[in-house]
Amino acid sequence: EENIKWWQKAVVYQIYPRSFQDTNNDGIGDLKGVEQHLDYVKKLGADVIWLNPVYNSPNKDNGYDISDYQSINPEFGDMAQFDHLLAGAHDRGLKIVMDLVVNHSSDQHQWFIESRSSKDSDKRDFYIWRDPVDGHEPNNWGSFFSGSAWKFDEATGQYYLHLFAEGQPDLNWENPKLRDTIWDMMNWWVDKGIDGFRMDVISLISKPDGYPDGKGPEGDVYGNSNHAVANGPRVHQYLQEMRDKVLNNADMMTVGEASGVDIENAKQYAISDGSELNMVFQFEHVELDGNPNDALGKWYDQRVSLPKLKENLSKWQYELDGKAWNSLYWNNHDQPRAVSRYGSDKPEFRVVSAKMAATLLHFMQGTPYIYQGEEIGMTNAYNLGWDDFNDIEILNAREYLVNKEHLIDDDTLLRYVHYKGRDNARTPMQWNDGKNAGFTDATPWLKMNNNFDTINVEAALADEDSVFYYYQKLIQLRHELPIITTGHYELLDPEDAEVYAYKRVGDDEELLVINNFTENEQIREYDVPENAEVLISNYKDDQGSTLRPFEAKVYRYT
Ligand code: TEU
Ligand code: CA
Repeated sequence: EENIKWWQKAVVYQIYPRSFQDTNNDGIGDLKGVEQHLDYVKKLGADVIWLNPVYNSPNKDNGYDISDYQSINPEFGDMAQFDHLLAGAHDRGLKIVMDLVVNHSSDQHQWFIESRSSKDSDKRDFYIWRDPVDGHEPNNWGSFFSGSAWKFDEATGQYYLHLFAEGQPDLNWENPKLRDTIWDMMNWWVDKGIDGFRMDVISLISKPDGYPDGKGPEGDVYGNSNHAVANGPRVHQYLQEMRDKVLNNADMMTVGEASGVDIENAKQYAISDGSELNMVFQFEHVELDGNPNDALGKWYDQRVSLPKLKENLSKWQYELDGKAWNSLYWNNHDQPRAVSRYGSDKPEFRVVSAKMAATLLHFMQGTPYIYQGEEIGMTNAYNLGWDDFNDIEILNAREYLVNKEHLIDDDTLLRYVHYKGRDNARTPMQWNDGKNAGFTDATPWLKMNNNFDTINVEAALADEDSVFYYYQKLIQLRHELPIITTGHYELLDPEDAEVYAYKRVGDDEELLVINNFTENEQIREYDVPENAEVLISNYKDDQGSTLRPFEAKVYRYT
């Protein structure tokens, strides 16, 4: 107990401010809107809010292209409003973790404007510039958002690297001056009293020496830059330096978004001696349902099989126990809605399956993250069509996979986007069944999911059996029962393709967590001791070995 850190017992609520609550009727959520709902987050019981980027940005990638790290985007408010929000959160005992996006900046950042102006600029080496090789790109790296990761800049006749959009040039972490500038900027936020950082693609900041070509999937001319760039030679050195220069200056919570990171890497990034980060967002479990044709990457519409999912989640549970710390998430602003992907958004199963997925995740070891709307069972947005999407990843995929490379047709991609696209998670928060679900009086920046007449916060709060109150109970149990934080995980029946059952083993008690992953009844016998009590369930009564559709139940016993 004594060795447990506050962030190991905490539950995080992620807010995507653009889609949370608009208070000045411009169709865009804002900081005042976040402040307005602090009591809602408090009621849910979460301890920490992670805010997606709120800084100045031309919004090529919705705020992940930052043009001034020490500012608030006027769309969201101003610094005084931010300070007010932070104080309001702290008054309620809520912490705020900020998004730190320092693998790249916006091409509109003053640093890049200067950098691109001349080879002699003292900001030239803040970014990654290379001469053309035989008249083309320096290597075959592809951008995460399709196409080459290099952009030729006429002004100085060199290419700059952008692992994401063209408007997101990569910063050059090899340059100690750049690192010092970033430490200063981070310390400025630390001094404001924020409670931590979520670090965007932090696993990509150290590029491999020599910039070797990546291995491309068959049928694709570009190398997979994720594998080529992730976990570069100096990433741990940089993070240890960050620990020393910034993170040790306060009691911070840190989570590194870490694409391309496996168990062995994670054990170092999130090592329990505290020398780097507290935990990482790893991507393995959300990449299991990618397209078997690598050239199509994530774009697909088939579910992962349950044994495969179990194998992966279990591996992380076993391997990090005692050595590092897990983050637990089903969805975020980059992933489709959890209930649509892992449960069922059919009206008759939506509530029960959202609770099942929540049970499965919230009884694992790690720090759970809830993405806004997940707690009321918001679903994917099937009513959005090509004219409605905003996400650069979706739009570029169409441009590249359909129009340029003809790897896939428009209708198939649309089907995949409805299953996997990021805009599924970004449609505005559904507060009530009124105009635009109470999000805005104006036209929302992204089309609403059209199911807000039934799925909304007001309805959830009025129904004691709602997904909301189930999450509230899960969070409360985590706060009350140390075994949920510290117990050792044990998977049962790895090959069972319908039911996911596991144990948490403590010093003098155990939990048995049983989840029917299907919309059919299943019969399963488990060894349940006499003194077992049902701690939580998404059905009102216990029918023993009969598991009803998407039934989840947790037994506690000594
Ligand atoms: O995401 C990093 C990342 O790896 C994503 O590109 C991910 O692969 C993709 O969204 C899955 O479909 C972070 C941010 O969370 C994301 O919103 C940004 O677009 C990206 O970095 C660039 O900053
Ligand atoms: Ca607004």
